[in-house]
Amino acid sequence: MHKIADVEIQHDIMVANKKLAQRNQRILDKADVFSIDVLGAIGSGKTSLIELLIDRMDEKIGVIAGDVISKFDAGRFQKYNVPVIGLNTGKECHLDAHLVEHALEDLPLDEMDILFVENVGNLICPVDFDLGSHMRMVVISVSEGDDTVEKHPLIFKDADLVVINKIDIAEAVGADAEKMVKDAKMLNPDVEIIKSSLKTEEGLEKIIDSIKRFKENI
Ligand SMILES: Nc1nc2c(ncn2[C@@H]2O[C@H](COP(=O)(O)OP(=O)(O)OP(=O)(O)O)[C@@H](O)[C@H]2O)c(=O)[nH]1
Ligand SMILES: [Mg+2]
Repeated sequence: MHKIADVEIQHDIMVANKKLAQRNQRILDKADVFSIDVLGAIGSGKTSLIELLIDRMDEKIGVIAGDVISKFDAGRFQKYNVPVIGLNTGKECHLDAHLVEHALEDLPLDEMDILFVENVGNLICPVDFDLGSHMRMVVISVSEGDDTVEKHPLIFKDADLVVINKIDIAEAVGADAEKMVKDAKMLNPDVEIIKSSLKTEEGLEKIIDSIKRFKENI
């Protein structure tokens, strides 16, 4: 009895979230804003990557930064003088389309070309919550261990681009980045995979090219 009720509630939440996500995408399309979900492990380099992209890309960028508490990441983006909305999820471990809907109301969409939506760092909860974005980028790093991909398959199955970051310290942490590439390819043969170091900026140009290609092809 208890179990049946749980399933129905979950189903209703997912249906409601999907509808809101579709509405978010219509709002973004109308404003001609290309939106990218940035998901990934805690501390893998999501904020660092968006900071570099803001700095290096010619497009006008805005950011929604999800944090469990505080506006820590939003504070980091404010330095770049781009529109930023910090979202606190409280006890939730993911953003949802309703939270993003409110952030879209507060962003100057007509002044933006690209919106990055940094989700709360983890590889599990955000998977099922479509936010209305056009592209899903998953950022993991070698320091989580080279078994990360095979242990968390779902997030990789839905990704458009996987960034395997911190390859500058792969040897020091004993991680085989090639194994991570192979595992991701096995789960999602169509996914684009880029190894990067945001310290040395290796792979950064490839990430920028990939985003531009996705943006052109929507
Ligand atoms: N060695 C190395 N360190 C990196 C690299 N990229 C990011 N870092 C460091 O990793 C730490 C976490 O980076 P963030 O960009 O805050 O990671 P995040 O994924 O946004 O973290 P959360 O939002 O807390 O989940 C920081 O100290 C970065 O300087 C990299 O390529 N190599
Ligand atoms: Mg961050």
